[in-house]
Amino acid sequence: MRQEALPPAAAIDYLKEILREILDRPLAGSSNSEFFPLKDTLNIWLVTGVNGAGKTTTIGKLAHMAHQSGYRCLIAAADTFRAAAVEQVKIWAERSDTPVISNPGKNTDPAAVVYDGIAAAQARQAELLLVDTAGRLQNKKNLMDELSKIRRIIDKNAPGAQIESLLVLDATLGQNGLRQAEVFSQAAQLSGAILTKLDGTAKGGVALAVAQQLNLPIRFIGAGEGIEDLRPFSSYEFVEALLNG
Ligand SMILES: Nc1nc2c(ncn2[C@@H]2O[C@H](COP(=O)(O)OP(=O)(O)OP(=O)(O)O)[C@@H](O)[C@H]2O)c(=O)[nH]1
Ligand SMILES: [Mg+2]
Repeated sequence: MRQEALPPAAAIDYLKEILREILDRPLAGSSNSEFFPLKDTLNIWLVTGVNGAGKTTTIGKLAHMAHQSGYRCLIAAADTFRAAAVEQVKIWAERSDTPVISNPGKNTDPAAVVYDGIAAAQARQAELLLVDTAGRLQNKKNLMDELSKIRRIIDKNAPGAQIESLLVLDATLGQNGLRQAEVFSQAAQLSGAILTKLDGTAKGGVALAVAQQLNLPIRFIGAGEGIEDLRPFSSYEFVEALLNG
């Protein structure tokens, strides 16, 4: 632009192309660029993130989407930290008739719930097991270790499953999200991110940093508190909204 090598409109188009390329690069060589669970296979989606990012809400929306698309879906309520967490995820699950695996005890080991969830999913031939986890700050080592343990349980007990480890990122937190993503990436072996709260003023620029620096694809965006307010991520739509909005 400075060299006036291109007229302004063409320069904007070129910039959009560069941004789309950054967002799509983590998908290079992957067959699953349209993100959906594989049919007739157990898919396990581990959903993680800091407190209040929108994990449980997103799980409710994903269960709804899966139900509507004809998948046999199950939720493991592995947020055993907050008393009301299991109730919250059950209310969401009821809306899409999705069974919830939980442990009625107090402060139980979340990895044990995940273990039970995998066993139930295998017994019922479920195709998608959504794992809700407790919110945790990335600087709390014991909680991040607990997350690593959950991940190990999944790897060990569901060796044939298609595993996705998804970080839920609150778009309003800006570049703080990048540091979170780095730490979660190590603990949970992240394979993608979900950006929430894009219905507010946040534009979600952190998506670019997450894609570029951590090589993680953005898989869904949340744009509201309702059950339908989740959409598959499109780099085209995202960049248009980023630069035109
Ligand atoms: N506006 C808006 N609000 C959202 C979105 N996703 C989640 N929320 C709201 O964010 C708040 C926290 O959502 P939860 O789903 O409970 O978040 P969480 O990550 O499960 O929280 P913890 O389990 O406490 O760590 C709730 O008030 C949700 O309604 C979104 O896409 N847009
Ligand atoms: Mg939650």
